[in-house]
Amino acid sequence: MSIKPAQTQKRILVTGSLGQIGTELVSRLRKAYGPENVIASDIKKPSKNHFSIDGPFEYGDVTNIDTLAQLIVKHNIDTVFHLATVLSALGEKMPDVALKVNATGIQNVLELSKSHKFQVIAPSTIAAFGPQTPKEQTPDITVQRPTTIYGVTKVYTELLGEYYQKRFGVDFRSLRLPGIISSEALPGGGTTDYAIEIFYEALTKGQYTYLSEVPENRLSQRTYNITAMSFTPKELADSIRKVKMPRFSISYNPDFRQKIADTWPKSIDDSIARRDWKWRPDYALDEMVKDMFEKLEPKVK
Ligand code: AKB
Repeated sequence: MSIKPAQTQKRILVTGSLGQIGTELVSRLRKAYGPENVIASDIKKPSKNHFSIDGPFEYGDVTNIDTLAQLIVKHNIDTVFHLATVLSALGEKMPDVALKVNATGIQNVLELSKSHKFQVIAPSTIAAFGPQTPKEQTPDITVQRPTTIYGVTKVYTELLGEYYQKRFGVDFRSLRLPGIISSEALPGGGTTDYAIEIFYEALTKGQYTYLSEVPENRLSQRTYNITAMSFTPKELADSIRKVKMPRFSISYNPDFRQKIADTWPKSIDDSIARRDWKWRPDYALDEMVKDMFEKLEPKVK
């Protein structure tokens, strides 16, 4: 099922829009809903290259509920893509900041959604799982005892969102994303960049089932596992050799991020997303590698 987003008129706010997902998602949303209907926000200034489609940009600090409320009211927002997050590796370097941005951020967004009635889409992550979680084919509902502050705040995001949905009727939705590889923005403090996920797929293929557009009665839950592919660094290197560079060589130099990654699942069961809203990844490893080369080659040459 592919839902055409342009069928619905929306007023969207994207927090953390200068990050890895935001940079590409904003352009995609502007294409679908009209540039003037997608308000990008962040605490930094955008560069000329940040979004491929121009539109409104506002200062937006998610830890400050008043700033957020002003944006919601001023722009008559009905949907918030809440992307502002400190990722796993950076979070371990500054847990206090991660706690503030990640926990206070979602708390503020949800609190405002109660009174201003807007839909909240907030990504979660495989980092919301931990060492006691089953490693293979990890289901949606399972043990969640993460060991990073990022993971802890993402469990909080999931549970708080689900609480607000049940208690106050807030239309909260979340996807547990694996690692992300993007061609537009450099990764921003994550542990793994070894996966292509739904936003990237959407942005590069221009076709994607918008979780935010799925009718509520199709959702049997609010937080969904999704996955496109799982691979090791060696398998990625093998694919690079196969697709593009036969002589490509790789050396391994694991740092503290390896220890974080070791606590996360190796493969994810996304059968409920496939069943409920027909989630289907279009890319496998070789296609992703090919696509990355096509996108990045003109930039690095
Ligand atoms: C990270 O590595 O922190 C993120 C994630 C897996 O959520 N990419």
